[in-house]
Amino acid sequence: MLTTVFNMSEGELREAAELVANAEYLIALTGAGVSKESNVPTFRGEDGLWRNYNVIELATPSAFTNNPELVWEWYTWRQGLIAECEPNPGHLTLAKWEETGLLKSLITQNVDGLHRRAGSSNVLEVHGNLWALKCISCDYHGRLSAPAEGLPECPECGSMLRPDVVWFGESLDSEVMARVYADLEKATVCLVIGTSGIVQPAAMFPILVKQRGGTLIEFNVETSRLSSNVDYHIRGPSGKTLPALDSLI
Ligand code: BV8
Ligand code: ZN
Repeated sequence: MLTTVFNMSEGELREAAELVANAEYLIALTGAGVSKESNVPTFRGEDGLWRNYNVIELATPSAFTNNPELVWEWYTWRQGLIAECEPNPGHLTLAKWEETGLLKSLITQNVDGLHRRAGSSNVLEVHGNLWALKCISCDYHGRLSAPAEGLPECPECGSMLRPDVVWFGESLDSEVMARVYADLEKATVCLVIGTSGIVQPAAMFPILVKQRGGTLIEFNVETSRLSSNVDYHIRGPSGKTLPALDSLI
């Protein structure tokens, strides 16, 4: 069973489990793949489309400026979908490893909030959160508890609100990035879970750990742009491979 899920030798697998269990400073970088088994669509897989739009064309400031209704429709649709999703055993394993003091930091590209719902608290959401809102004019920030309706208006100044996420072409929050770089400095092992390694600057994070002599362990169902840099590539759905590795620790 293990070999079919892992597609690597038992010995390598035990080595990877040892590295995780004895890591001095273990961190993880996750992407859309970690939420796939929770039925959250990924960005570039076969489900990376919405009404035949290429979703990365929607996640941009110009798409919002040109057609805020369409972009809000896409986010409202995602909020509705994600409200029905549950964390999967992959999220829960990462939360357990934080709980036991093994996982020091979880850097996620995902905006679905499932890591926190699984119980993780040391989470750095580098691309923001689907439920967070901000005003396009003033510095109002808010949070939705249910999917948005129509075009949300700022309660402070009446302007339009937008999702408080990082769109393509926008820079990542400097405070969050300062915490990310501090973790990358300390990391001795970095788990790279469910990411295609395409989006920058997140795709650089594991490379920075590697350059400093850290070890990279990838969990993916196929090779990614980062696979050529990793020390271990554990092939399979992370909802299965993470708990299975946990059972070896
Ligand atoms: C910035 C929020 C500049 C919105 C998202 C070169 C260098 C630097 C930048 C660039 C560059 N070239 C282009 C850029 C700009 C751009 C970029 O990287 N473009 C890409 C397309 C090339 N980057 C940016 O614009 C970033 N900002 O660089 O700022 C700047 C600097 C200074 C001042 C001003 C500006 C901002 C990027 C953030 C974009 N926002 N999301 C929202 O979500 O609504 S990114 C979006 O893609 C999601 O967050 C998603 O998580 C993320 C990354 O994708 P992945 O997570 O990897 O998901 P993907 O679908 O691609 O892959 C899924 C993987 O899972 C696959 O490998 C699959 O095999 C695997 N998988 C599937 N099932 C499973 C699985 N694995 C395990 N188990 C499974 N069951
Ligand atoms: Zn406002």
